Amino acid sequence: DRIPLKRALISVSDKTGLIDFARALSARGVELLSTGGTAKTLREAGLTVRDVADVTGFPEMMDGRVKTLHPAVHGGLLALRDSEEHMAAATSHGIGMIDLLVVNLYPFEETVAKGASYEDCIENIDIGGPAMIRAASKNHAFVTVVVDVQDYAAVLAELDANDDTTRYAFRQRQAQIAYARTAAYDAAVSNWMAGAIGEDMPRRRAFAGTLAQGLRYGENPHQAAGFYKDGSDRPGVATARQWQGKELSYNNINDTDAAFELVAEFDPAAGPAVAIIKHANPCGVARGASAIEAYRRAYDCDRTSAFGGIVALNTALDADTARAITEIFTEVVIAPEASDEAREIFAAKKNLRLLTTGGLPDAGAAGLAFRQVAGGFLVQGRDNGRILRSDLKVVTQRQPSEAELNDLLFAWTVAKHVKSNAIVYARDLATVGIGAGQMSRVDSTRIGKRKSEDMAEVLGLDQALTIGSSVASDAFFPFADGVEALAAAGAKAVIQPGGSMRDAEVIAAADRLGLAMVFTGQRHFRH
Ligand code: 93A
Repeated sequence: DRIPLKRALISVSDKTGLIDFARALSARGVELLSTGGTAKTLREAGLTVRDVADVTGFPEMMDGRVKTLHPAVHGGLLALRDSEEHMAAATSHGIGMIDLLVVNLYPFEETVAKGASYEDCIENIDIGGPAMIRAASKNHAFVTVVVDVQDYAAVLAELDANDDTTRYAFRQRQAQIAYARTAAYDAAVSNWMAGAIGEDMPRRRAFAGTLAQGLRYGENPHQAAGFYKDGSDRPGVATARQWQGKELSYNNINDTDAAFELVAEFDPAAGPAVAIIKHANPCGVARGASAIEAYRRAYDCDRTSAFGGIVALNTALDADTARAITEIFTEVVIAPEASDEAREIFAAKKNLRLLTTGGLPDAGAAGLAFRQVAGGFLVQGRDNGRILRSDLKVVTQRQPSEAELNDLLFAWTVAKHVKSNAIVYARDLATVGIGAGQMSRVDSTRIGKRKSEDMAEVLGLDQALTIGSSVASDAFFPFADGVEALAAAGAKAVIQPGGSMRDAEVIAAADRLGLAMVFTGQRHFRH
């Protein structure tokens, strides 16, 4: 299964590492064939290269759209070396074998990411490259394929370890990687086109990402895992700069994303907001006149759960806030920026990871969300639903006060990021009790209340902060019992979608208990 490399075809857009790699191949006696730009780069470096145009007998034509699409190339990649018939055909048509294919594709994803015109994007759809990659990969019994500059070293190591040959297992692995690349490439093209057509809903789409980081393990240590990026430039955990601390884990990435997507709901122009996340649910979210005030108020929602949490800010991390965060153990802090002083303060905490993103993601942007089920996966548009004051409908006799309305909208926005059934109690733009992920809405109501009572004890208050609070429910109340439980917790105003068969009973209970209630007409299930 060992194949010596006599001839290589190199055609690369990204010329990183090209010269060194080609020189190393040349030194091992490998003949080099190349397309225009690649051949030019190699010749300028003093290497001997044969033009593909010389092999095909055709010049590169039509703006380079046709360079390698020729039997002299594809025959050399696809011929079965152990087939007399294939080899006879190759001989009679003067087709030479190609043992190594080195291709990286036109930078389609990068061209789209930098906002190029439709025509530019189209021109950057590589045709000849994927055709050669797929041909060489199919014929991995004989041909070695390389699609990533990161693999050059591995090829040389393989040659070194095997007397200038490649083993079958190596070629098979390279082919497997190559098909992942062409699949991701075509998925990127299809998704870009869907976007250009203006299609929100994922109908007949293909999905693929590129492995950005192999993870030590998944949700648990016995699960293998990796972090794939889809090329989107949305500010967040995938694009952030990590300043310090060890590599993020699977759970860290998941929680950091939840944290940052939540604070991104709050416009920094209206002041700082901080979210503290545990197990993808917020255990405290608050606004404040300063970042440190927002942090302390978020922390005071549930100090116990905040230990070992993930903290996200919608504004720059300053020194005071950094100092406050280091008072307890925190896993990750993510913010659009961090001041030099804040970074110095964190530097003393080796295990604390600091990420900066350079900006906030647009909470209202369209996008896709995935969930796996046995035998497939579900795809939906990301929950970018947002409501305005003007969307609210007061359904009770009592009108919410101005302050209550602000708290209701704040709690509603937080509830969108809490696993269902979600109940969020808020006061003065800070959560004071969160009930998450329960099978019964009444239970979430009770849990939020109990957590607030526990915190009242910790903080030395004479009563729970749910008394006088405003509350959000991510979905409607099916019965009046949920509203009765909220009243028992001392809540004064409620925001919920409405739309239950028993809305009349629910509203009557709210009126009887003196609550103000508003309907949003929109639901925020999150499972
Ligand atoms: O326009 S193409 O799809 N037509 C081709 O026949 C073809 N063959 C190779 N683009 C083609 N390539 C691509 O050219 C390679 O995938 C590589 O990305 C690029 C290298 O061109 P150059 O050597 O001129 O820089």
